[in-house]
Amino acid sequence: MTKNQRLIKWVEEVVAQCQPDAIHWCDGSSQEYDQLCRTMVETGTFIRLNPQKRPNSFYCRSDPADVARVEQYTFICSAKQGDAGPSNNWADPREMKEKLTPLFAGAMRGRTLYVIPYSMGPIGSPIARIGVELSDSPYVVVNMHMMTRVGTKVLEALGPDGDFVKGMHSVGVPLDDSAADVPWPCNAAHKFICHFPETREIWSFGSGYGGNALLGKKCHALRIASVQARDEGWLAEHMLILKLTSPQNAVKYIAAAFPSACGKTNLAMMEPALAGWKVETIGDDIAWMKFGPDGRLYAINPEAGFFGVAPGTSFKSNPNAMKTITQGALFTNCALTPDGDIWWEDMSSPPPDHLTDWTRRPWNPRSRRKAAHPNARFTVPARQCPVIAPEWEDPKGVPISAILFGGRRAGIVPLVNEALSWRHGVFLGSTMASETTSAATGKVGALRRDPMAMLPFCGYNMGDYFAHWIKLGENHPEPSKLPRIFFVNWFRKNPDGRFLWPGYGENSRVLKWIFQRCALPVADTTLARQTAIGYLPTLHALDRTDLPVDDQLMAELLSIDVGGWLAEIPSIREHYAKFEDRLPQGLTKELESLEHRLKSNA
Ligand code: SAT
Ligand code: MN
Repeated sequence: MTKNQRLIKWVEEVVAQCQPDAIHWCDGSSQEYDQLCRTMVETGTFIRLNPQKRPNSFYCRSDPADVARVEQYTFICSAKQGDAGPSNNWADPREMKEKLTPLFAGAMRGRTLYVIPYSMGPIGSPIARIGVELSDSPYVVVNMHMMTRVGTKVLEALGPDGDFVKGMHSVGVPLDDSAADVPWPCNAAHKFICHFPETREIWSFGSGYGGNALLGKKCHALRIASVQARDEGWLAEHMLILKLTSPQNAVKYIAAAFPSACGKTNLAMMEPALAGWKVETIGDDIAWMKFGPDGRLYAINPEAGFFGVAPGTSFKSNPNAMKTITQGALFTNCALTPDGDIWWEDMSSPPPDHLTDWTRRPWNPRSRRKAAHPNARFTVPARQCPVIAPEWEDPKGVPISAILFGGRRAGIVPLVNEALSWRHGVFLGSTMASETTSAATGKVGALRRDPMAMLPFCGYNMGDYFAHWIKLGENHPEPSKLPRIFFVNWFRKNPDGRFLWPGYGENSRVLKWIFQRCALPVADTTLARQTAIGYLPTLHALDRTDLPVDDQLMAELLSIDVGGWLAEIPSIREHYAKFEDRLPQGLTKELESLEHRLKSNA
């Protein structure tokens, strides 16, 4: 399959170590995909969904203890602890390899080792990168087929001397002669998701789920790629990319960072409520961005599919996602209907009378538990999305006009706010906080700082990461070509706990304002007023045609809670203090200026 000696030698080493029964080099063909799905139906890992209801689609339930990313077992194993920084778990690379080597020894006995050559980004794009994942999980192969570009064409692009990221993955359950397999093998006692940024390696053990096991996604495209991006002067970010077209057919591309399960997929596929405006999708989770020769920042979506949160997805919240998954999709940890289709919370109302829930138990609307796991997922190729932008695979990427940061914040943070400058935008991103979701194991709903939505995904010291962001802006020869930076919050609530803003398609009203702002100088005051926290829309600047939001509510959505902001300052200071001398001074200055502006306004 390949003449790449580095790859051949590494596969031999891993085979000797993990002792699989068989080796399968993935060619990426649809026959391979179909064969693996058939085999998983036979072994009980997959259920084929009713072909009349959902053609070519499969249903899968994980082990109940293997449902999300495991941040507590995720490590950045850089040579120096200071290079992993305070926001990552760190382990010495040699010690971690010594600890994991016995776990990987014989770990694939009784299983097939799949060699999965993949490209993150369109093959041949100057921004794309190649990785190879060695995994003993056919579930991983099927997902990687949809989420990345896999197979022979990648090996051709790699060539005999090409470089690649090495990812080794085992579910950690060897099958000895007598042992029968289970539908979802995983290792309850040992889970490790380890990154070796200096040698561009990933070792993942014990979990078969999503971001723990599909190594092209968070492990490669964010944690390893963020280190490469720092070294080479570009950005690897946890951002969706959308194309926004105005009624006059003017186009702008927007990238937006929100933490996992905060609505990136919904925004990327939105049906605008505003007549004449169009949103098309480039990506829903990750953006790789490089400055082009013209000085603009160009983004590609390194992925080829969507691994979206299922619960909450409906024809109301995201009709285009619903249309994307009508066929050829994989559903993990959703509920199963008696007629062989899938269901999850809020997909339809009222819920079906009878279901089999994700834990394989009978369920009815009176059951006091959720039918689908809150982090249940669909996997589907991006090309099936009815609003995928025609240029979504353009190898040169799309020029970004605006970068949005946002999270789930019940209080304080207004609907939309434009940064005063690039550095102030970096400040806003670096102080981002959001309520935790079920995309990672642990408490849900706790407010935590999640800078640029990269807290679980930055492969190096976040202080250095902030400095990298600031430097990219400050070194730019033509600052007017930099994307403008905005902060948004769809989740502000009133004192009774109700959302103030209707969200979803109505967010197009905010996108329209952002679009208009990008065409005006930052200091322009026709649509915005300068405040202590940034440029906010004036009361009538947001298009409210046919929207039952009166002036009073609008004012509340755009209000600046000076007391609330002042109360945030010590918590930001505490957050910054963790980065010690790695925190760029520019951010300390931004914090001081914010405090000064708030106090002189108050
Ligand atoms: O990391 S996953 O791919 O499982 C999903 C997410 O957290 O964004
Ligand atoms: Mn994500």
